[in-house]
Amino acid sequence: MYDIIGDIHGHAGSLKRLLDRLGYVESAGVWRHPSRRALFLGDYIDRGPEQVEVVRIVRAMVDAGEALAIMGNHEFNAVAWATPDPHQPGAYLRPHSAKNRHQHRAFLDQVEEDSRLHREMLDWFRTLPLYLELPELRAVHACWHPEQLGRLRPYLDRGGRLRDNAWVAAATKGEPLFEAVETVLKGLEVALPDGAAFHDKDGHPRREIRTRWWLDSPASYRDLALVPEITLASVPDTPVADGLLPGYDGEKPVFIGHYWLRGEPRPLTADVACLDYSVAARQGGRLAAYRWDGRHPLSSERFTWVEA
Ligand SMILES: [Mn+2]
Repeated sequence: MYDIIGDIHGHAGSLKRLLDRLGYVESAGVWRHPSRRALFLGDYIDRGPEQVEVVRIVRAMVDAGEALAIMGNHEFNAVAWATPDPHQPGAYLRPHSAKNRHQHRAFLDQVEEDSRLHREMLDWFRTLPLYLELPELRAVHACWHPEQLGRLRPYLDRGGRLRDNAWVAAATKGEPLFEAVETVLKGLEVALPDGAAFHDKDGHPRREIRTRWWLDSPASYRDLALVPEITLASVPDTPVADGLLPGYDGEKPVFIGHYWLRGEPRPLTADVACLDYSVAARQGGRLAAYRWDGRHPLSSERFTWVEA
């Protein structure tokens, strides 16, 4: 049985307290549980103060067979940041813009950009599967989208890892593979109808919104929008055409991270649980886990967490 753990973002102290609370004990540098395994949902790095230590803990558990770990958008971006763009001499697959550097700076500082440790970490990030389909459950960082997963599959090896020769297309805007990776690791965004815009929390007009992709039949754009509470009223209440969202088939539960949820952890639906409770937020963040017991529908009682 798995303990499924959400986005850690360099908060090793919270991770250790959570593992302890879940009954894992550290010995010889590896956290182990007598009868359970951990499943990490990605986003080990960026933002927090102890990113190297978080990667060390997760990797040691994976190497020892005590855990599974999938890729988050931050690990994907870290690899793309450091990979030269073969079509543009001197450039990288993830542009070295001021904004991108700012987002990644804490990691680059802590790992020392271009160091041996940096290269070793990137090599490990490349081995992380983009999703997991286990007999009893599914795991993906942001969105279980059957059509986009189907598009990804030819570019993955048997372990679900992106093949070495697929990284360029996966990180190049305009390539179908790029869109598939974006959807799976960053979630499904849709354009508002008729060129409508809403205003985000910084007051910038935006024409695309993050979606609650797991909903089967949202009535309006406002119902499917995954935007901060205070901006929700500016999303149009226009009806939604059928089939805009993939929905979720419910064949087995799916666990996701990524969405910076707040408040008391609980399942999103009977079949979908998000474990990202904003551990890296300025205040009120939590690191959350779901203690899977093989039971479906999912239950609020199986969540546990530590305050950041
Ligand atoms: Mn994420």
